[in-house]
Amino acid sequence: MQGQIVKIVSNQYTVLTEEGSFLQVVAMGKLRLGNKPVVGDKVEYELLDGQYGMQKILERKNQLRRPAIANIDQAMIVMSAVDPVFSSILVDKLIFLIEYENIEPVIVITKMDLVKEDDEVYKYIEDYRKSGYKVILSGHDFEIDDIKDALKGKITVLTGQSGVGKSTLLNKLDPDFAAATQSISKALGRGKHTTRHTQLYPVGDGWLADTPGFSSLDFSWHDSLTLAGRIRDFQNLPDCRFKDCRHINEPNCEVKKGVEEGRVSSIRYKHYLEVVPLCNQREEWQK
Ligand SMILES: Nc1nc2c(ncn2[C@@H]2O[C@H](COP(=O)(O)OP(=O)(O)OP(=O)(O)O)[C@@H](O)[C@H]2O)c(=O)[nH]1
Ligand SMILES: [Mg+2]
Ligand SMILES: [Zn+2]
Repeated sequence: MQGQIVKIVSNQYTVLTEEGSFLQVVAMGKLRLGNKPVVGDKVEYELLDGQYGMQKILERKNQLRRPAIANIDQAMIVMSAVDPVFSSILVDKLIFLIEYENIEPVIVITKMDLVKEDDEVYKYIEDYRKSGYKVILSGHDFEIDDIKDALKGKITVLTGQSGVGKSTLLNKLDPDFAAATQSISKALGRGKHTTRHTQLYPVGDGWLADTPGFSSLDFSWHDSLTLAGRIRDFQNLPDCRFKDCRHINEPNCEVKKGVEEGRVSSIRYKHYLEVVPLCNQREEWQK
C-alpha cells in the first residue's frame, strides 16, 4: 500500500492513504538506518502483526533540508507592495533558490489595497507575468479564491520576510490553521527557528507546511551553471556558443542577446549577475 507522510513525531509517522484517511505508521529498522523519511515522502507500507510498518520511500522529486520536506509542488513567495517596501531583488533571489530545487515559484503580492494605480509595483508584476511566473494579488477586501485555487491539490511551502502579511493570509484561508502554526510566522532572516517537527496542514484543498521554506538566502552551496540552467527566463533560447556559458561576458551568448533585444527580463538578468559571485563558495568548487 502507498501513502504520503504528513506528520512525523519521533518514530511515529502519520500517513495519508490513497483513500484519503490517516494512519499511524512506524518505520521499519532498515529504513531508519538509511535515508530518513521526511514529511512529504511517498512511501510503501504494510500491515505486520497488527501494526503498519513503512517499507520503502519512493523516489523524491525534490527535497528541502530546512524545513525537512520532500515532494514540494510549489513555494509561495509572499511580498508586500509596500510596508515593507517591495523588493524585486529579494523576490528574484527567492525565485532562484526555489527554481534551483526544481520547485515551482508562485508570487503573492500583498497590501495591493495600499498602492495607487500608477505604482511602480505594477511594472514588476507585468515583468514577472511576462516571464511566465504566476503572480497573485492580495489585499484587504480582496477575494482569497485565487490563492485557494493555487493551493488546490498541492504541497506548498510559504516564504517571505517579516511583516509582508503571511499570517494575515493564513488567517483568511483558515483561522484554525493560523492559530495552530506559530512557527510559520517566523519570517525570513529572523534568526534561528526552533527545532520542532514539521507538519503538513490541509489548507484550501491542498497541503501547507507549517514552517517557512527558504529562510536563508545562502547561495554558497549553489552551482551557478546549474542555476543558469534552471532560471525560467533563460530557457527556450537558442544555444549559447559555449555549452558551459554562464551568460556573464562570454561571446555569442544568447541570454545576453535576449536581454538586449528585450526577450529576456533585464531585471532578472541583473539580479542573476548579482547572485553569481555568491555561488560556488564551498570547498568542492575551490580549485
Ligand atoms: N492594508 C493591508 N495590510 C495588511 C495586508 N496584509 C497584512 N497587512 C498588515 O501588515 C501587518 C503584518 O502582517 P502579518 O500577517 O503579521 O505579517 P507576517 O508576514 O505574518 O509577519 P511575520 O509574522 O513577522 O513574519 C499587519 O499589521 C497586517 O494587518 C494587506 O493585504 N493590506
Ligand atoms: Mg506572521
Ligand atoms: Zn550564454
